[in-house]
Amino acid sequence: MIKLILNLIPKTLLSLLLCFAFDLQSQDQSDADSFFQRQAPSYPTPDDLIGWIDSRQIINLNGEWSYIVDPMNNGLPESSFFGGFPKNKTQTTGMELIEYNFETAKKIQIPGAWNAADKKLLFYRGPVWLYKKFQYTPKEESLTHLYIEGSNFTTRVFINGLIVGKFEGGYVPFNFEISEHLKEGENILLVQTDNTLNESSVPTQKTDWWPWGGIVGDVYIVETPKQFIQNAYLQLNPDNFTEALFKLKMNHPSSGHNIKLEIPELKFTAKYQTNSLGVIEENIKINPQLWSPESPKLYEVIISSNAETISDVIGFRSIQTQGQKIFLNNREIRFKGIAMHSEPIGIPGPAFSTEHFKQLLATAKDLNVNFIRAAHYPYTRHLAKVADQMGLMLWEEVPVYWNIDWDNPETLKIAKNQISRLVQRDQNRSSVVVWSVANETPLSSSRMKFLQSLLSEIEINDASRLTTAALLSGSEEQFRSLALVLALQGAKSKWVEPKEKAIFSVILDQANISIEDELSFSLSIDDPLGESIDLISYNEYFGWYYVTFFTDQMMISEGTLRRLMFEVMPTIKITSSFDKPIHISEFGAGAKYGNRTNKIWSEEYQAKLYQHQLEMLSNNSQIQGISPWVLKDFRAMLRPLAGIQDFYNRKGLIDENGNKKEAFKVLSDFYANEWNK
Ligand code: GCB
Repeated sequence: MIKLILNLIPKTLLSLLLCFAFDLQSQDQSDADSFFQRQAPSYPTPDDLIGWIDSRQIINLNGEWSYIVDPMNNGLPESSFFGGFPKNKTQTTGMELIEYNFETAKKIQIPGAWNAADKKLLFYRGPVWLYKKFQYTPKEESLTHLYIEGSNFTTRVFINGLIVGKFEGGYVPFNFEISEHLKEGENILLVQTDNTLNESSVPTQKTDWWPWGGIVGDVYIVETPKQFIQNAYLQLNPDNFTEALFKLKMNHPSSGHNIKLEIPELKFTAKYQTNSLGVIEENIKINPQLWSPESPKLYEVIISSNAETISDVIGFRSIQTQGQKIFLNNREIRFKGIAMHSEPIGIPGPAFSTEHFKQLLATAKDLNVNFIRAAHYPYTRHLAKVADQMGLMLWEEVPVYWNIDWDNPETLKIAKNQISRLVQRDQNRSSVVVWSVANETPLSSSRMKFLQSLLSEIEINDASRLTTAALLSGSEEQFRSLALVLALQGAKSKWVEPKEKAIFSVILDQANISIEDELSFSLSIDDPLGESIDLISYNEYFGWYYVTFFTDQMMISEGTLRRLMFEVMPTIKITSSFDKPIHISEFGAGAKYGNRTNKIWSEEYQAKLYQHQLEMLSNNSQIQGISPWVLKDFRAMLRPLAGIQDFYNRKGLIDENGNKKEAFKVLSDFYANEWNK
């Protein structure tokens, strides 16, 4: 039909009409533009991150927004016949043809993921548009910025029909200066969020957690003076507890800004001037009471320039390793931890608020933990603020997960952006003691280069905390020797049936091992990345996945192997070729709350696995921290087993509604007793 009409119109008139229809006269369009495809406009990238956000002049845009699902990406200016959704054409006379209308579209609460809010979108991966109207009065003397605390995973922002920019990566905060986009009175903010991931994104499309899409953190309009304090850093000197490093950066590299730093409770006041780079770097003399899990002391810190005052609440502590030990404030400490995902208890979707994290961390505290691994991506800033107050140490991480596109410079750019924004946001949180750059990444030289570059990014921003990555380790040869240990245990055992005993004997004969021999399994964590990180972290699944490696090869039933594995676990040796502390960043087993069958997926099996794991781990002196997997059952597309998983990973110690499984008590008793000595 369209073709017919087009043929009837003279060519010159047609091009005139098209220009008109697409409002192209004023735009610079190349020959590539056609009725069906227009050249993508360029989208600016975000500005440097604005720190100390909670003390800035803000207008809060959280609350009710409208949304439209756009699976074919028809709303983008570059792919739409009619100029795209940012034009926000509205009905005035009733004669306008519009096929979208944000005013009458469905509503959603922001922050919040649309695939949590709308059941039909649970498995959806694609673009969704989010729309918010707000009143604004521009101020001559100010700059206005849009701050989004987290948006997954590719975000395009438009204000009043104009392009603001694009951010790729998700999970971390970003801001754009929008002074020129705003007008007096009503303004329209339109955000396209696309939760599609691919082989070059970070993470890639395959993750064992839900790709929550949409704006998953606070949205603020932020007003600053034209010359404003971009960010400031204040951290204790780990070698001298009466000294702290103070760093400050203005948004412009200009000298002579007068800056006052105050810590009223310590009666500390000092005045500085920025250098020609707009920077201050000073060691200050203070004598604070140190922050620790037992006594999470925080101080109000106020920074003022001639044009503004910002403030935060900061704790002072040191975190270091020496040989195979970890020291907090020069006192030896073990990380008694639990790993978690950012999903609140009893509410579907991502966690984002102070309340969500208070509830999660209070439940974690019932386990007698002093440490949380916030896997596998940055959560909103409220997590570390709550942890600061509750006295919990934190491991924060970026989603460099499994295999990613190590050689792709765009992929590296995304990951660097994630780590540096995370560090710049949480650099003053005393709770944060570990930065993690990756989880279970297979060895290769390009992976090594990639991760080194993320570690350098941390070093530039904050050299005061421990660095790590959850490693994969153990060669095939090492794991073959585990099979022999199991075979020997089976051959010696009284309860193994004769048929399986015979198989074990054959396996041992072939390996020249006699039934009188003593064998134990040793695992050495020797990933070369260990050289560059402070904490040798390792995920292991003895008693859960590892058994399944051997059943087919050995032709032994899984039940027999699981029982034997439990028997040998206390003798397993875990070491590292690096003289550094080992942290077992994951172990665990799936259990459906209420399943009391004593079999796999039961609470009993999970509890037994915890008992054997904890016995094994406490027999290994290089292990100075653990964070079992995981606090709470979480949504996972990789977990379809009906009646048990139903798209939840069931390794939680509580289920999604907060019900405690039997293993919860096993771990809390261990931390209260064994690891309290
Ligand atoms: C792992 C991953 C974690 C998974 C977990 C599991 O090793 O690091 O993301 O969720 O195992 O449950 O299999």
